[in-house]
Amino acid sequence: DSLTAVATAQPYPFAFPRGRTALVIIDMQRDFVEAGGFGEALGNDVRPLADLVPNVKRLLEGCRTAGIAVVHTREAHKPDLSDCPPAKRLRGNSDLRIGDEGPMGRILIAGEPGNAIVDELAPIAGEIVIDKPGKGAFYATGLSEILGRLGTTHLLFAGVTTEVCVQTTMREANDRGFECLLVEDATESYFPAFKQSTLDMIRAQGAIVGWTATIDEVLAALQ
Ligand code: TIU
Repeated sequence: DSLTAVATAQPYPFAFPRGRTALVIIDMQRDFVEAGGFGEALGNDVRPLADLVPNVKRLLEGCRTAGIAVVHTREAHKPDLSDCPPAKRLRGNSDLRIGDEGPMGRILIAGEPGNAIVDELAPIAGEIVIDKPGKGAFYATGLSEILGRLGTTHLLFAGVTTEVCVQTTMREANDRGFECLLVEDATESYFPAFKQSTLDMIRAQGAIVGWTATIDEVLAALQ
């Protein structure tokens, strides 16, 4: 019917009922995208992620126009770190760890300047914002219940980083019965090879985790 959109996608076309589909934008926060944040503290060059912002903006605006529900996530811990396992805090070989004071405030802490979603992609009224302590957005959050209340069955994924928080969330969603599509040019990694591998492994074996498509393919389906 006219309410179901069909996008050209890999490994085969992705049909999604508009009213039951949500765009999930993972962790487009200053911590990962700007210098002085968590991503750079881990030793990464953040420029490829900064370059992604206009692409995600185009997808976001297209989905808003089409009336698709929007969920934004942030990787965020409570100021007392009660939701940050020591194993997570101690990982990596950076001087600057989760909870430490950095140039944009305390690293990966809710409410700090660095934890904000970048201005270009700021949530608007009616959009859902999820603070998540893990890499996956379903772990220790209310996301399952929120999507259940909305009647959501299909998810479009964007954001960073492809093989860490995006892929983890997509696998969590797949196991929960959602039909999932990763938007190829609306996600980025600090490691180009990892991004490519993620796209390949998600859509392999007849979409074992889900589909992939470009922004143009998704937006064309919503025309
Ligand atoms: N380091 C890295 O690639 N990613 C993260 O730590 N979090 C997210 O992917 N959001």
